[in-house]
Amino acid sequence: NLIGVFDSGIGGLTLLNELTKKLPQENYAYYADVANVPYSYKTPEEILGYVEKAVLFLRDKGAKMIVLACNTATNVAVEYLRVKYDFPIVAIQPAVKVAADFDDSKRILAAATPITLAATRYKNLVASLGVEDRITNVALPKLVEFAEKGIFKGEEVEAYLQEQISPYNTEEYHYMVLGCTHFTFYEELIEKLFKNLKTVDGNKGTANQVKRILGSEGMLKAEGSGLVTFYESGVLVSDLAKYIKLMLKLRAS
Ligand code: DGN
Repeated sequence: NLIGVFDSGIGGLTLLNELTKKLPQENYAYYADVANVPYSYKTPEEILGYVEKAVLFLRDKGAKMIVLACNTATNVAVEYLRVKYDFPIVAIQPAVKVAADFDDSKRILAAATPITLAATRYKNLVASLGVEDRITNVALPKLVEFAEKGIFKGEEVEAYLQEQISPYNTEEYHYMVLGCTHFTFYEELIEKLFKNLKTVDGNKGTANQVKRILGSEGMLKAEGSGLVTFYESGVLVSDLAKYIKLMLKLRAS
């Protein structure tokens, strides 16, 4: 009776943080595919294989629901998985809707991995919201690598963000959509560097959706204090320090 949360690495912890706040009574199993991160340089076939393996692993551990806390994985695998399996799968997606619904005419900066930005699913999302003409996509694959190395601030990251974002006139923009779960670790830094940009990610919306679906399926756990178990590519993590530190960092921000 647990919720299985998947990401290629530590990015999904940003969604796990929202989930454990919203649904503290639930138990969670978090799967970081550290053996294969980052996914940005893998083929869709490879990614599909990794994600399916992780999802089945989490089911084996007793997951009543799977949460794809990785936009890249969602774009490559969610449709395939939903056709093949009948358990509930909730998937994160870039929070373009939040930016689109905001009543101003400013442009939207959407940051994600190159795979997400090139995906038909993402393009359909943008088209369905009618914001094709006022969205600018920027791929920031290196942020995933910085995050996996534990580099959350400092010269190197700032230089990368400046190099990627400064070419745009940020005064024309309002929202910056963080369409990769790893990017949430950088929201404060981005807002500090680019005063006109307000970051938004899909974590709160996805956590709400998890709650809604568990409720409608009669699967909500009524009480309990919640346990989280961490796995790295199918191996139980016994040295929990890294995960505890990251969760505390997210709680503090
Ligand atoms: N956290 C993943 C995402 O949301 O897209 C990053 C994928 C990767 O490994 N590059």
